[in-house]
Amino acid sequence: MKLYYAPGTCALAPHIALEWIGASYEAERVELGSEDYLKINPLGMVSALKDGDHRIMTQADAILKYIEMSFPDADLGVAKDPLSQFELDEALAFLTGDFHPAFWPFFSAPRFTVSTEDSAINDVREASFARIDRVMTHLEALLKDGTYVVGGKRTIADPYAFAMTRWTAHTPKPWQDYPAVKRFMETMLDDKGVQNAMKAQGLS
Ligand SMILES: N[C@@H](CCC(=O)N[C@@H](CS)C(=O)NCC(=O)O)C(=O)O
Repeated sequence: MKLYYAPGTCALAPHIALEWIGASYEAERVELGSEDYLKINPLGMVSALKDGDHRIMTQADAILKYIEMSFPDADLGVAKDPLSQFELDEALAFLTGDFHPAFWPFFSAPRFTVSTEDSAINDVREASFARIDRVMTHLEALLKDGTYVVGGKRTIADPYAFAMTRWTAHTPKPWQDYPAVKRFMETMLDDKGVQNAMKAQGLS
């Protein structure tokens, strides 16, 4: 398998999952939106995964599920009953549909205003903080009683939450300000697979 990534993006999540399954893989750094990368993923975004001859796979949550289901022995999922699957899918949908988009106005503020004035762009960025706090507060609640995002065990939801929670370091209320999230992040930072993926992406 080959993962296409840009450092510190949500592609850190499948990168960690690939470390956790213990199979051999490649990770190739790409330039988001570049001509070369658009030929691989027409959306120009990461994450993207190539597995053998299969077409390029995109969307972090789908890629994470693919990795989880392809390597059942790594046990990165939950029990196969409907309620347990719902819990995992609900968490992945929250991370994809609520958590990740909360950061778009922060990282890509010019896309959210027709103005080119610095003040307008700063306003967009500042407006994102309330939304980011809202999703972080929800994550805090998910982590309140344990170390993992779902089901009291390590799953693919953990690296996904970890990769994006790191981004709060650039906001006025970083992850250290949320006690349960802080505990989670510190546990993840102690993990060898997390450390390997971060090192490979040049992150500290
Ligand atoms: N729904 C996509 C979102 C991917 C996404 O927004 N990735 C960001 C990095 S975290 C990106 O590639 N941004 C480049 C851009 O917005 O042009 C997924 O889950 O893979």
